[in-house]
Order: sequence, then structure tokens, then C-alpha cells
Amino acid sequence: MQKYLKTVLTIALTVVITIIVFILLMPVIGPRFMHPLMSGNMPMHSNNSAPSGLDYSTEHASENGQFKVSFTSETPIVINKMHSWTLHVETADGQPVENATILVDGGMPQHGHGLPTAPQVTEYLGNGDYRVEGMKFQMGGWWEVRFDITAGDLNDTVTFNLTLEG
Ligand SMILES: [Cu+2]
Repeated sequence: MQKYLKTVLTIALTVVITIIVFILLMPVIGPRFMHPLMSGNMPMHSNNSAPSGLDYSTEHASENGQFKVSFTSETPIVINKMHSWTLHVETADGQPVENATILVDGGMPQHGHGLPTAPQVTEYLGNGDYRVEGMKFQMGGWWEVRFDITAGDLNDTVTFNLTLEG
């Protein structure tokens, strides 16, 4: 009887420890392990490839045509590395936009998650150029990066598409 109890206790303890270890390791294995599962659960995106016909250009007009926006990255855009971007903002007729308030947002539409960091515009560099710091992508696939730009009476949003290897 005692041996039986010991066996049951050992099994129970093993199960509990396994669960705890799994929970503790979630931040590490999460992106790799959960994402194929998450995207697989969404019927529309079960094949996990980006929709065809996405515009991957690094320069285009904002949604309502208020601004012309382009970006460059100081370093090649690869996953799991922090990047600094320079965002260039012009009015529709090509005048540099000074002292805009710019909010950064983004994520993976097919995975339903945002950016792992909270990138921010940290400096106005002059001539319509803004430094964006803290840009990071934690996995390969299709990403959207959005900038909400407010300057004087103007407000508009621009969205860039990226596909990253990973
Ligand atoms: Cu993802």
C-alpha cells in the first residue's frame, strides 16, 4: 500500500514540475512553439504565407494622402535585433514636415500580436527626418509597421509591409 502511494505521489510531482517548467519556459519557447499553433488555428491564415500583392515599398503616401513617407534602417532588418530607423515625412506637395508627433505601432496580422518592443521617435533630425528607436521583430513572416503622424492640422497614418526571414 505504501509503495502504491509513493508511486502516485511521484507521478503527481513529476506532472506538477513539468507544468511549472513549461510555464517558466514559455517566454523562451513561446515564439517558436506557439506561433505555428496560433496561426494554424486561424482558418484564413492556415498556410502562414503573406497575402499576395502586398506593397513592400519603403516609400509611399499615407492613407488619406496627407503625407509622403519613407523609411530607411541603419542596419539590415533581421529578426531578434534592435534597429533604428529614419522616417522621412513630407507633405503631399513635397515640403518636409517639421516637428510632427509620430506614434509607432505594428505587428503580425496573421498572428494577432504586436511588436515585442514599443518603438518611439526619439529625435527630430531636421529636413523632415525623424529617428525611430527600439524597432524589433521577433520572428520571420509578414509584419506591418504603422506610423500615426500629426503635424498642425494634418493627421494621417501610413503602413509599411515587411517580410522577414526567420
Ligand atoms: Cu508572430
